[in-house]
Amino acid sequence: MSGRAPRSQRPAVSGGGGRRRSGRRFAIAAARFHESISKRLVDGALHAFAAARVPAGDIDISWVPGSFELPQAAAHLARTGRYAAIVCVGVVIRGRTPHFEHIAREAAAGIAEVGLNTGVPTTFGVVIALTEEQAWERAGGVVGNRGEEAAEAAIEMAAFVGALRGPATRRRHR
Ligand code: DLZ
Repeated sequence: MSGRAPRSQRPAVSGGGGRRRSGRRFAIAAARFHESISKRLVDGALHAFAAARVPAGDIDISWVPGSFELPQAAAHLARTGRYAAIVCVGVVIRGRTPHFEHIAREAAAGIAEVGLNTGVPTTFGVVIALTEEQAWERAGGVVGNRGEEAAEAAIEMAAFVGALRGPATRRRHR
């Protein structure tokens, strides 16, 4: 897909002995609205974690009613201090009123705000589509899987933050 860094340029999850392990926990917050499509996004995210050798036991999945609740879920998860990054997935499809625009906007802004305010990276795997068909295309269809992409971004951001918090950085700030 265009606009994404080639895989070779993305930092690998660190680990020893040739076996890549994250050594970190990740959370997935998933919105149940349009659940069958959301489940595909969760599957995509789990696939990305598996590809990065993050053990399944290091990933917690929390379901919330809709995308509007994703920022709240992400905030609660971030505050536990347990997670290296939080992947938010959901599906917002245009209805007959502008309601969906508000949900989509609040979800996007809220998820970003949680990342900025808590320092725990939050990533955006919310499909915003005009039709159900468009949503399926972005949940493992011809356009890709936004959940998978969001998990890859979470792994990369966790590595980024982890590198900044490494021993050299801590020494400098003593
Ligand atoms: C109410 C609503 C509507 C109309 N559409 C969606 C949607 O397309 N995607 C989604 O994730 N959630 C939707 N919701 C539910 C809201 O996100 C929220 O759960 C409710 O307004 C309760 O706060």
